Amino acid sequence: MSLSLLIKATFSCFYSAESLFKMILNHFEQSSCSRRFPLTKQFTGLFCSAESYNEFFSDILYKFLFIIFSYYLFYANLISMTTFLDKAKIKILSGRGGNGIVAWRREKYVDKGGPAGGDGGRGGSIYFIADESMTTLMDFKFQSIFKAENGENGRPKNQHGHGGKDLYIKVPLGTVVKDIENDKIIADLTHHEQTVLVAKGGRGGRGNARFATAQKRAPQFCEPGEPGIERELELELKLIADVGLLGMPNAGKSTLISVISEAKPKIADYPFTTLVPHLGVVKKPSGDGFVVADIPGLIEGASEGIGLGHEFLRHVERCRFLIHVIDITGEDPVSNYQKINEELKKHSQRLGNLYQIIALNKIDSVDEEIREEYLKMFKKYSPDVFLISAATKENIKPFMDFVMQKVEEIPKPEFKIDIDEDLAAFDNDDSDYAIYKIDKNTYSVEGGKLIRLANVTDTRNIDQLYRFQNILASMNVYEALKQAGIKDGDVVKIGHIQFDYYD
Ligand SMILES: Nc1nc2c(ncn2[C@@H]2O[C@H](COP(=O)(O)OP(=O)(O)OP(=O)(O)O)[C@@H](O)[C@H]2O)c(=O)[nH]1
Ligand SMILES: [Mg+2]
Repeated sequence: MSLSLLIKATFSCFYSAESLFKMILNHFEQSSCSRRFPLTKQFTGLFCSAESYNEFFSDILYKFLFIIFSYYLFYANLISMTTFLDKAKIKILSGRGGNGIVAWRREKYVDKGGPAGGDGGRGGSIYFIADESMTTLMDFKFQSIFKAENGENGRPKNQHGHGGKDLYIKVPLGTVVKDIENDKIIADLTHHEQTVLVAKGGRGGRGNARFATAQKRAPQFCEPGEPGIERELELELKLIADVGLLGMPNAGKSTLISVISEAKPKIADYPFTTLVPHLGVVKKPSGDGFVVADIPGLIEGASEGIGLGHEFLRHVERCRFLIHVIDITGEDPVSNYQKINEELKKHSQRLGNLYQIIALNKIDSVDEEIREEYLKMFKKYSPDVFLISAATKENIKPFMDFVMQKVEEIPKPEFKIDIDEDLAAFDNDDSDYAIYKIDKNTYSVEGGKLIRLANVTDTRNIDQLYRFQNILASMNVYEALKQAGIKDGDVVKIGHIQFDYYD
C-alpha cells in the first residue's frame, strides 16, 4: 500500500466522519451553550458553561462517541485497503542444474568398465499462470521471493539426476509483468490458465561418460550444473471487468453491485466507503456470468490525484462499457455527471469515449415528478438512462436486462500491450562474444556462449581448463584479444573465470 494511499485513507476517514460530525454539530447548535457562544460553537462545546449538567455530560458523550467512531472508520478502512494490492515487486530464481559426476563402471568380470558418470538434472523453471479466481496481488505482499527447485546431481552407472520441479506462480487476470532491470514489459496475462515462462531452469552438467572419445577414453572431468536465472520483476494489475461502475462517492455503486452480484463491499452513508476496487460476477440466465467492477467514488479533480478514484481508473479502462451511477437525491446531479465525465476524459481518451449507461439511483427517496424531470434532463445526454433504486431493487430487473443485452452486443476491447521479446527468461543465450577493456591491464570477454562455457567449467580440474582454452582458441578469442591490444601479464575475465594472458 503506497504512502499516498495511506494518507488519503486517513483524510477520507475524517471526511467519512463528516456526516456524524454534522450530526454532533446539530446537537451543539441546539444546545444552550452554543447559543451563548455562537462563534466558538463548533469546537468549544465541551468548555463553555452548559446550562445544566445533563447537557454538559451529553456533550461529552457525543464527543467520546465521535472519537470512537472515527477510530473505527480509520481502522476499518485500513483493513479493507490491506486486502487489495495492484502493484508488487518480486524476485525470482529458477533452479540450478544438477552437477554431472565422474564415475566408473565397476562390475564383476568387466575390466576397465569405462566412464559412467551421469548428467545432472535440469533446474526447475518459473512460470506465471493466470488464475481467474484471484483478484489482487495481495499474496505477493507476504511472499516476494520465489525459488524453483534445483536439479539433482548425476549418479553413477550413467544415471541422470532428476530435474527440479517447475514453479507456477498464480497471478490474477490482467497482470502485466515488467523486467525491472531493463524496464521491458515481458508478459500480459489476460486469459485463464495462460502461462508464461519467466525463468528457465539451469541445464544439468554433463557427467564424464559424455566426454569419452576414441582419443580420451577415460575423461576425469564432468561439468557443474548451470546456475538458475535470477530476475527482479514488477507486477501490475489491471483488473479485467466487463462493466465498470463509477460515479460520485455515496452514489450507491456498492449497493448496486451487492444487489446484482454476490460481491459484498462495505456500504455506508458517507463518502469514500469504498477504498479499493471490488469485483462481482453477475449471473446471466444462460448460466455464465460477466464481471462488474465497483471502484471508489470519483470527485472533481480526480485526474489530478484528488480523492481515491483516480488511482483505480486504470482498472476500468479495459471494460466493455461503464455504468454511471448518479444519486438523484444529491445536489445538482447533472453537474456531478458532467464533472465525472470531464475527469474521465482527462484520464484517457478511451475512458472519455467509453459507452455509458446512466443509472439514476435512489428514486425511492424522490417524488414521481422529480424522477421524470431528471429522466428527461439526462435523456439529453444519453438515450440509455434508467431510473433505479439499488436499495429497494425497484426497476433493477429491466435495468439489468438492458445491461446484459449490452454485454452481449459490445465486444470486449482488444488491448494490445507491446510485449518485448523476453530473452532473459532463457539460459540458451548463444550470442557471440565482444571484448571490453575495463582498465589499463584488464580485459573482459562477454557473450552468451562464452559465459555459459565458463559457468560449466570447473577451474580446479586441469582437463577442464585445457578444454576451456581449446574452445577459446577455436573461437579465435586470443586473436581478438591481441587485436584489442592485450599485452603479456594483462588480466582476462570471462564470467567467473579470471586468468593472466601470456602469448
Ligand atoms: N434511499 C436510497 N439509498 C440508497 C440507495 N442506494 C444506496 N443508498 C444508500 O446510499 C449510501 C451510499 O451507498 P454506497 O453503495 O456505499 O455508495 P457508493 O457509491 O459505493 O459510495 P462510495 O463507496 O463512497 O463511493 C448508503 O447509505 C446506501 O444505503 C437507494 O437506491 N435508495
Ligand atoms: Mg462504495
